[in-house]
Amino acid sequence: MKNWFNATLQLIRKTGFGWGFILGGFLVGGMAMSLNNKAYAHDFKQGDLVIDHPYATPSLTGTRNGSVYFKSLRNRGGQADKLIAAKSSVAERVELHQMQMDGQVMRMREVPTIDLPARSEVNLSHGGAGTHHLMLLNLKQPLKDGDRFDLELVFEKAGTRKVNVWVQAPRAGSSSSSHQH
Ligand SMILES: [Cu+2]
Repeated sequence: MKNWFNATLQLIRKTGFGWGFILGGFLVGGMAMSLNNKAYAHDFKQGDLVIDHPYATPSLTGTRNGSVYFKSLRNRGGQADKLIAAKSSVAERVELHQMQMDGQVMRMREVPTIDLPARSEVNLSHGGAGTHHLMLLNLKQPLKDGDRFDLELVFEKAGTRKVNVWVQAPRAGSSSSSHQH
């Protein structure tokens, strides 16, 4: 009887330790996973707006300009807003641009604002006709993969928000040849 009791106690201790070990493993695993996600995306909130993952592509040799993209700009509110200006200490000037097909050639033009309709998500990723980006004119130094820099975004209603832009090489498959100056 005493032996049986001891054996059970031992088993509970062992299993208890086992579960603790497994749960601990899940916890550590989960933490590593969320840290991992953080390493690949970042976002900023301003009022009803979510500025999702501002990024720039590394400078091409011989160019003084750069482009800033976003995974998206989301307006979660019931009121339309607009991006009306941007500035950064890395460049002399920042313009709002839109890509457009001009015959067979993709070109960009400056636009006065980027509309953020109520309850909408505007795609500003590196892409094709119709997409927007921010143009960094006269960079003070080339943008290198892994660099980070601050950018100030001015929204008509939500006001000014400083965000941090990550410089990263475009992923395979995205169109990088479409930038004409
Ligand atoms: Cu541009």
